[in-house]
Amino acid sequence: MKLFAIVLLAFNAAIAASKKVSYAGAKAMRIPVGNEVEPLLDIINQLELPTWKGLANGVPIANSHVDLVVPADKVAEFEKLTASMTTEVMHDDLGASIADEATPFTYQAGSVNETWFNAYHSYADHLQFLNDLVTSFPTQAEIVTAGSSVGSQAITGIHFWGSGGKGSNPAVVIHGTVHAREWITTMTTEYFAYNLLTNYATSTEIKGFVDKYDYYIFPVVNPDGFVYTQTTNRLWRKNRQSPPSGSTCYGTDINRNWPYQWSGAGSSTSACSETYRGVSQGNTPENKGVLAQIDALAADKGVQLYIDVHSYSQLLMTPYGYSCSATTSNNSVLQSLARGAVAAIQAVYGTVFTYGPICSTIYQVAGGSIDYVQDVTKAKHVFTVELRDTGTYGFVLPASQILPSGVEMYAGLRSLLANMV
Ligand code: 0X9
Ligand code: ZN
Repeated sequence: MKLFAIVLLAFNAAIAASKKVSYAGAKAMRIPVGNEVEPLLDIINQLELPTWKGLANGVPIANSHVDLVVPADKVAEFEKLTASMTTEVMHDDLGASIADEATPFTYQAGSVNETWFNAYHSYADHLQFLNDLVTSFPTQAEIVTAGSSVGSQAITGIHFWGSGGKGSNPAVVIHGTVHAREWITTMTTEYFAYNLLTNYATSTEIKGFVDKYDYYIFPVVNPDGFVYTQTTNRLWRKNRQSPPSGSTCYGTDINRNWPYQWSGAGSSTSACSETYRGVSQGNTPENKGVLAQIDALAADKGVQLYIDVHSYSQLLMTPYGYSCSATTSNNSVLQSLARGAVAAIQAVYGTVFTYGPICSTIYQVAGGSIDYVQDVTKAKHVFTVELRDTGTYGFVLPASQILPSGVEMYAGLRSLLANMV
């Protein structure tokens, strides 16, 4: 009997693992919100709609808008309930948009070139690409790891340096794909590494940047979640931590789990929430790994710049998230660097980014990365960015925007590198 139960459990787990969430006929919608947030909140709760943007502490933000997903079997009911509201369609058929997003591309190991940025890729190919980049610049780059994920995958990044030699300068640390579904962040952070390394020999400006700092770029901080977006649910956000006792919901939000100002408003105690803070502060292995790594760099040569890269909304933000009244001691420096960076981004293709402290720019966030890195790690300059777009495509951004995102964001990074002291 016992054995039978175990076999049955394993069988169910295998089925669950192989079943991909279908978004065929599902819609992504934007709903403008005025002063009254209750009517929309009721609809979200009644239909249990997954949300993308525009909620704070589980409630729609007044005088803003909510982006959400309407599963195919709830479209009719949703249309009835929102008949008197204004709604905009982001994706009329999310399944079709996700299919379009998967531009056919075969990566030939060893072929590092710009065509990489024409498509999204599997996790295995991302690891191969980083390895190939290191192989192309063997005297100035290496693969680094920062602990491992819940599922025991190494959190893998690329470390590169210039003429001073390995480890001789303050660090620039960049994190991508903390949130699994934010695929543009994987590609954009890889573009930074690609651009700085491949132009080192020919651009005196880039040589200057790379000679000045040691770069640690982690395109995928959440490998389990990222793999899960490709095998099972394209719109997964959190890590893949097992449900805490009493719940059946998986996953902790790594960006609510940092052990500083943890558990305040702007994070959730519910394991089923997309902003679940975790059982205890800093308990996610992903957080433990990247935290230990950045703190070690801070204790060594110092961290000159940290950027946590997210999507979407086109925002360049500074600490703090936990409080709207607390101000960093270097706030005026950060705001003036941010102002310069958004101007540089806009100068490339006209893409407009807004900047300012997290709490006053979007919403309160407790246990977020940059508050920790600002106050505990004490990195010199700390930002978090939300890449393209502002809601036309949201998380399911066409592959044709990967390269433009990389190019414009590099212009922003360049502005920071040129102006930081
Ligand atoms: O809510 C978040 O975690 C971020 N937005 S997202 O839609 N990408 O999830 C913004 C939070 C601010 N960032 C940090 N505190 N690092
Ligand atoms: Zn995010």
